[in-house]
Amino acid sequence: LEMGNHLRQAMDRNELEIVYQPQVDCMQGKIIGVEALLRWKHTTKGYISPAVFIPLAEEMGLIVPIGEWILRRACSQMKAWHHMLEQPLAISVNLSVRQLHDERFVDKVCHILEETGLEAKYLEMEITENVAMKDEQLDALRHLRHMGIAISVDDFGTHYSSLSYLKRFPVTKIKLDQSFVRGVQSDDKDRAMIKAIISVANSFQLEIIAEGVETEEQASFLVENGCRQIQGYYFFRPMSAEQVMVVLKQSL
Ligand code: G
Ligand code: G
Ligand code: NA
Repeated sequence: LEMGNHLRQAMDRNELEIVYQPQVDCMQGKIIGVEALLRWKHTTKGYISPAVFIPLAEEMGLIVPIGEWILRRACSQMKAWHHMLEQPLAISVNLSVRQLHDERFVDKVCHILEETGLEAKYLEMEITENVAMKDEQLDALRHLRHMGIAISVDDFGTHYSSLSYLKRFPVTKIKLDQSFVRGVQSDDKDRAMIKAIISVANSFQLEIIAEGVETEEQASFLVENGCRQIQGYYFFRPMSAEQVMVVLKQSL
């Protein structure tokens, strides 16, 4: 409860930060996008993982203002990067299903795009497979998709309803979960799972990106099997906006 109160003040105290992890297309050999990841630098407890405070933020109803804050910041940052790039990149932002419960969410997103000047096609929203999504939230998601925003399924394959999800949801991209990638060298079943998920993406004509790629062997296996988009420590760790600038300038 105490941490919850601190979280409430964290935004005002500027304790929330965003780090950005570049995503690479191995065939083109270049950065195609970045994922925005939230960080909380607590004044006394130090760094707190979003895995800990996002569920708390959801419980306390703080995910709506926090989600709006990160969306505005990330879009504005990407627009700034676009000014110095020949080929614009996409920014992907994690969405909590709770944010879709907010009936004004779609309007807020429209407003943020207008305000920052970022074109909708350069915004991607990552959403975790969720069986509990109702028609209202699905409608909001469809609305966002119609605006031109890309929708990706995060942690794909780790929850139950993967395939029916793809039928019901306006999805454009699958994010292959890092738990499967981890087993590339050691586990036949993980390799089989990866091939199966890539095949699903192809069948549904969806893009696919692998998460948590840490080694050359993992990257090679993925590329050989048709997953060319890679996110992970092997190429880039999540980094500050300043560091992203340096990396982007080097790759121009
Ligand atoms: O980067 P990291 O390992 O710390 O992320 C841990 C988890 O927190 C991931 O599942 C990630 O999707 C989630 N996460 C990171 N940033 C955000 C955010 O801005 N909003 C939401 N809802 N989840 C986030
Ligand atoms: O659930 P989600 O996919 O959003 O989580 C992404 C999380 O994975 C973030 O916490 C990010 O910091 C972390 N991450 C990104 N790349 C790697 C990697 O190569 N290895 C590991 N172990 N974690 C990674
Ligand atoms: Na994510």
